[in-house]
Amino acid sequence: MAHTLPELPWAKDALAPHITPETLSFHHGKHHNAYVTNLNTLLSGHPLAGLPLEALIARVGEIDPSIKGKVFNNAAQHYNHSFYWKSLRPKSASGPGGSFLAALKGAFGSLENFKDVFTKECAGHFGSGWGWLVKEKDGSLKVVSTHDAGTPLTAGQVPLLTCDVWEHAYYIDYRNDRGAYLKNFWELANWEFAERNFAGQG
Ligand code: MN3
Repeated sequence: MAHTLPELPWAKDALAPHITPETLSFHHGKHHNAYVTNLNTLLSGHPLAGLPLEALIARVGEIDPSIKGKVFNNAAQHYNHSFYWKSLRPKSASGPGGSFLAALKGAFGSLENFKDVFTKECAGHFGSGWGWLVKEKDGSLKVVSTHDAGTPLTAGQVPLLTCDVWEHAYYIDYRNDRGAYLKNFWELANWEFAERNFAGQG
């Protein structure tokens, strides 16, 4: 079964003005689409071609070294972007709640401090990559960043929320101002999605 580009979970103008339809046309329609197309081309006729995405990423070590790196990069970018779209939602007044909020407070002191730690991780990430809130195997919460196509899955971490800090995520709307993009990320963060992932119901 070929991998497919997921539909965006909201209308293309739903995140404006923070993330515009033009950005989404390129980011989803061109960048993400290219990762999916490249992945299908690379795996054409391959025995692992039928695996679901997460299983493929877990077994990428079995793939011939001549294409392994490219398969990982395109598969992980497909995974990361699919996760990113779900990490965003049209502006909502509601924040995190329940046991998820309690866990955030336990790990970071307060919700505001969590947002500050996450923002700083994203702002300080050198070059292309991703900022993540993850749950470790012991259940603790942590903020991490990954380079290029890197994904927390390979570290055995459960991703809860992500922010794409590749320039293509913000350059049309913010030019070089990653800080302004990150500030507005909090207007769009999908706490319900993060909470479902925290509860293991992603
Ligand atoms: Mn991207």
